[in-house]
Amino acid sequence: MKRAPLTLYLAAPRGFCAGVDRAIKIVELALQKWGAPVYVRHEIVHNKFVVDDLRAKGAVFVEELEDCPDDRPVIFSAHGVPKSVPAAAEARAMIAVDATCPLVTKVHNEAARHSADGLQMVMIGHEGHPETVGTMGQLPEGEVLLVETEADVAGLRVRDAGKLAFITQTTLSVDDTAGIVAALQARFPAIVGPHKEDICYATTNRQAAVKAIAPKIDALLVIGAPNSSNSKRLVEVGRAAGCAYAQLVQRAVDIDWRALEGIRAVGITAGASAPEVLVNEVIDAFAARYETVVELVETAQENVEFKVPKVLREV
Ligand code: 10G
Ligand code: SF4
Repeated sequence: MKRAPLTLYLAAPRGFCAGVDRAIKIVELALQKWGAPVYVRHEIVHNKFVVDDLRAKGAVFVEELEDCPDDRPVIFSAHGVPKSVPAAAEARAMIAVDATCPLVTKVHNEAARHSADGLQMVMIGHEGHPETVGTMGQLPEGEVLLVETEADVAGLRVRDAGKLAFITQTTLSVDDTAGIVAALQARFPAIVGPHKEDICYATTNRQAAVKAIAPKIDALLVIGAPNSSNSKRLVEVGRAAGCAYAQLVQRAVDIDWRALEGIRAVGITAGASAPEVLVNEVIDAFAARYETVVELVETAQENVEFKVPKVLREV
């Protein structure tokens, strides 16, 4: 039977960012240096495929530092940790390696600097997300007020409207965040902030690529995990840009082929924690069912690279 034609628009940039690349490398190098098991507090990045692969190599994933023995190395995930976590590791004389992305650390430092200047912090982020928990945990409890939506801004009760600064999670929707920042600035004209927000280059670029393919496609598939914030934002950005069918899939097996019946053009992207093998798996699954043509839609080139911590550089 003749297969239907289908164009796959492949977003670029997509997939691993420099912070994810570095974090995975840190776990691999730690395993080489110290042997298994190496403990990792929280999923090193939010992707089951990545986690399973590292687990098979000897990494043990736990949610809390208390679940790690004193005598094995522990790695903190790319999302960052509250200050209390490295402090507790130090108190137990553990070997701890911080895989927090340097761009998240930059936000931690911003918060600390503003607080030292006597400003109260407002964080734009998602409650309970490990990055938000880690960033808010740079300052004493209650020092950082969290807002998730524009509506939350109206309900903020601040110490002194003239002494405020804001920071953001790095993986937010650029457009939604702009709205929240505008609401903050409207209510607190003196609020201090970063130039625009703290959303990182990788998040910004992946969202821009989705916006560029949205007008060309009938459906968008975002390869990423259900707990991956930046991947979920890509789905939302796709929908907001006019793509009515935008879905998160972890791998090819998750594709709902029935929902795609009759389509002619599909957009494919991947969250910052999704490995390229899974993108290829999805492309192959389409190629097995359709007469596919792949077109790359490149809206930016990335050449960011982060060094691993000193302790692992000689490995
Ligand atoms: O998008 P989130 O923050 O949920 O994380 P991820 O592991 O899916 O992707 C990499 C992004 C980070 C490590 C947060 S800066
Ligand atoms: Fe770093 Fe951005 Fe990647 Fe987060 S999404 S790990 S901030 S580069």
